[in-house]
Amino acid sequence: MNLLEEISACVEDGKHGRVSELVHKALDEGVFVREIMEKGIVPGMELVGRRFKDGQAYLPEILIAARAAHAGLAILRPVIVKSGEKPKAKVVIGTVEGDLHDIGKNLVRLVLESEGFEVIDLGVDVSPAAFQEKLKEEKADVLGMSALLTTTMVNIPQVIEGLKKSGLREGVKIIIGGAPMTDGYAREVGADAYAKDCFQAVDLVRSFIGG
Ligand code: B1M
Repeated sequence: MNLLEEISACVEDGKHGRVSELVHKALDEGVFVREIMEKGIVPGMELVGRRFKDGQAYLPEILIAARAAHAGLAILRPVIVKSGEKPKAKVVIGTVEGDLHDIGKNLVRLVLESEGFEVIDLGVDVSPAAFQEKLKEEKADVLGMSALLTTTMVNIPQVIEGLKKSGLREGVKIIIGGAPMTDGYAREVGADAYAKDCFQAVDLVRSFIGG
């Protein structure tokens, strides 16, 4: 097993201390942040998510794995921030109103940051008014909304309608993501795109700004 596979396995098993050690080691060996995310931390989270779906893992295992993923991300964040490049674009991101799921959203944030985008993370349970206010204040290029529940994804069109009414929709690209959503839903509610995972989200943001 190589170092990145070991990171993935330790995230999956929720070994947060070991994840920290291995992420430090990978950085010391010159492995790029994106590679650590793409081949280490994210697959580990996805594997445990898949096991949960198949009934082979329980919720505590997901939460323990998420803690291990966050331990790795906490080491990567200062490295990303230190790179000091001028941000390529500004992205406001959050989980929609009524929804407390943030593990996937946090991965999207981290991958975006690791690719040099400035991310303003509004957290979870974000109201349409809060999204609107922040977009206006920050003059962001992209809005990213995450929803994991079929009962909360319906709050997305509400945000988009609000932006239209206040004349802000034209100036911003909108990406939506989270398990219950699809390309078709993105079209239906007037978003610009649906991203199936954090890497597609980054590719979309890059394509929006012409990079
Ligand atoms: Co909840 N939950 N949960 N939960 N939970 C799901 C989503 C569920 C599918 C489980 C199930 O029943 N099978 C189900 C939803 C059913 C539905 O609506 N169809 C569910 C439910 C019902 C609930 C509660 C209602 C349970 C209850 O209380 N009765 C409750 C709701 C609370 C609320 O939000 N108001 C609830 C609570 C919770 C916890 C708090 C315990 C915890 C969340 C902890 C946290 O996030 N801090 C939790 C968890 C962990 C899950 C599961 C098990 C795992 C989600 C996860 O983190 N996956 C989930 C089952 C599942 O998905 N298998 C489940 C790992 C993560 C990396 O994947 O978030 O999909 P994901 O993110 C992916 C992509 O979707 C994408 O990129 C990521 C990977 O690269 N992506 C984006 C996500 N956001 C994006 C945004 C983008 C682009 C891509 O651009 C902006």
